Amino acid sequence: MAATVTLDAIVDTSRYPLAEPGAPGWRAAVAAARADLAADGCTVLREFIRPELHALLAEQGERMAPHAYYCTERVNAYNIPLDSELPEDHPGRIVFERGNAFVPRDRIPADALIHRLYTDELFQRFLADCFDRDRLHEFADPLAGLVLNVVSPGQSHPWHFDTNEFTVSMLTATPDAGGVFEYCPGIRSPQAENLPDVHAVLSGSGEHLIRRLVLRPGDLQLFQGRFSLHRVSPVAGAAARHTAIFAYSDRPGVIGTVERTRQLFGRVLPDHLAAADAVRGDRLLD
Ligand SMILES: O=C(O)CCC(=O)C(=O)O
Ligand SMILES: [Fe+2]
Repeated sequence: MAATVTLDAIVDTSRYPLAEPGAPGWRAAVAAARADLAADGCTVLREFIRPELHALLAEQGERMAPHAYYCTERVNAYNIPLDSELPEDHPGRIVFERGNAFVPRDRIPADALIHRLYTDELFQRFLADCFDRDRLHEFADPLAGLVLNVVSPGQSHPWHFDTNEFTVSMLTATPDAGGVFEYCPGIRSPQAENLPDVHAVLSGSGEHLIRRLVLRPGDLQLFQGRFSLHRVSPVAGAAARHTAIFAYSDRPGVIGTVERTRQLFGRVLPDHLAAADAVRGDRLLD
């Protein structure tokens, strides 16, 4: 059904004229996004998806959600090994439980609205312009390129920095309570980790550094998560929180490591093994 839906029918093109690169409306939308990103590393393109498709967006998410891979992981904000040698008071020593689960790309139907958007060249071109890049590349990774992030009641996606410099996401289902996206704009930079402030946030005394976003289904969020510490607060009530995460890179051919893929999705595919072989030249244990 959705495969026949045109981009114009999915996106509110009166506000976000994706089919008219460089036209005044396009330039205005890009300028607004760039200004927000420069100011605090985040912008929300409100009602990006037409309201009449919000029910379909939620319904498609509900159908995928049972395919999410659950495995509670003990993590720190830097996603580095918990036995890394760090000074006593380093924020990387603070450990959280990551209880969110991902539906991988190969469980997302090609005609789902989020898949339709992820692969759309005009969508990609618009995003690239917002991030001031020449172009963006879809991940070559058959699982991690597009995922649905499911945070179930009682779970959270704890404080962390992303590995990617930028992230594009869209809420598709709202929880009854909690599940708020919280972030600390530019708390670190390529030059400075700013460990004292990161420590304050992780240990609960950094309230003054935290901003909260009210997101509605169909809003598109562009975020520079490598420099802004962020989390999804614990979800309460009966309903899960769902977000589509669209992963792009400056480089073509990005594919996850075997270890990380197994952690996130509970399995690996031949593409992951082939990529590892290409790097290592063999498949020995060490
Ligand atoms: O689900 C969200 O809104 C945030 C997800 C996130 O931070 C991530 O996957 O790195
Ligand atoms: Fe993140």
